[in-house]
Amino acid sequence: MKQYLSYSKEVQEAMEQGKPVVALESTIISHGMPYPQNVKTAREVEQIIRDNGAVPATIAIIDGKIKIGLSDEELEMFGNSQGVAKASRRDLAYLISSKKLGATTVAATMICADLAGIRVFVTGGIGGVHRGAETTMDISADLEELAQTDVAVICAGAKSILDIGLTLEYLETKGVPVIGYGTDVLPAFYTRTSEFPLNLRADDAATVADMIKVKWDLGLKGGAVVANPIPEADAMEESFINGIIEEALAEANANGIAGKDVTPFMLGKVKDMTEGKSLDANIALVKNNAVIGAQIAVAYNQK
Ligand code: PSU
Ligand code: MN
Repeated sequence: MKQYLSYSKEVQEAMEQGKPVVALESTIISHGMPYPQNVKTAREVEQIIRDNGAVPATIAIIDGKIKIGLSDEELEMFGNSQGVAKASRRDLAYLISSKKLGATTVAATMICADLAGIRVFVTGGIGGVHRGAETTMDISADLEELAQTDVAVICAGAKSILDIGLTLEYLETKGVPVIGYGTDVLPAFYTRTSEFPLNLRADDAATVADMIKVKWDLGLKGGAVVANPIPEADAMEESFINGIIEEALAEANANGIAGKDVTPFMLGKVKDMTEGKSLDANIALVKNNAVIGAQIAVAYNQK
């Protein structure tokens, strides 16, 4: 298995020295945000993680290897190239064996982080049960991964392009803890709240670190979702963003968008329809998650 992993110098040294490492995904760079904001954000997020005492490891598939930690040039390539596949669990083996470029989703990043022994992963939003899934069966592989792979995912909750209620039901069925970070309700990505109460709450990084340690000590396989609300100043007005999401969903349906294209299509549409405001919110919440994720990684590393 080791033959498929390749570490950047920074990450390699961090691991040798037992420093806390935070995984980052690359689909958010290649398919979740436009260029050049994607590359700029990726670099800033990495720096925030360093500033908070951990080492960032952005993960991607390059030249037949799982790369744990990307160079500046590689970040640029993933942000500004058309030929990068969106890589989820099903795609990993093909992309590695055929030596193609793959930007890892939450699911694939969890798999790769787990292979590298990284337990904490920061992103913006996870995939979930899509609205209308009762007929389309569009349920993100991210949820199955959370059910089976031992990585904690710090995100800003589930956005209302998804069916938030069904996403929570699915995670409950699979036994995935969803921890509200300083909140009793699930944040809805662009907004700090939703109508969905959570059963678990943590108000600091140490509490999260304790909980995931006990979970894995007990042999309870699978990840955890740490749902960290977008900062107040960056949150969007709920009725505004939800109205736009409704319109974008109608357009996705009218255009027959399906499969792996749904989430990137929706993110791009919503960005255009909000004249970039949703992108600003997305960038702010990822940075906010990076602060908390680094703190959790530091706390977990001391266990
Ligand atoms: N949500 C975002 N930005 C993203 C994604 C989700 O706000 O970039 C990406 C993540 O990589 C996530 C993936 O794992 O979309 C989910 O895709 P799908 O719904 O096709 O599983
Ligand atoms: Mn899907």
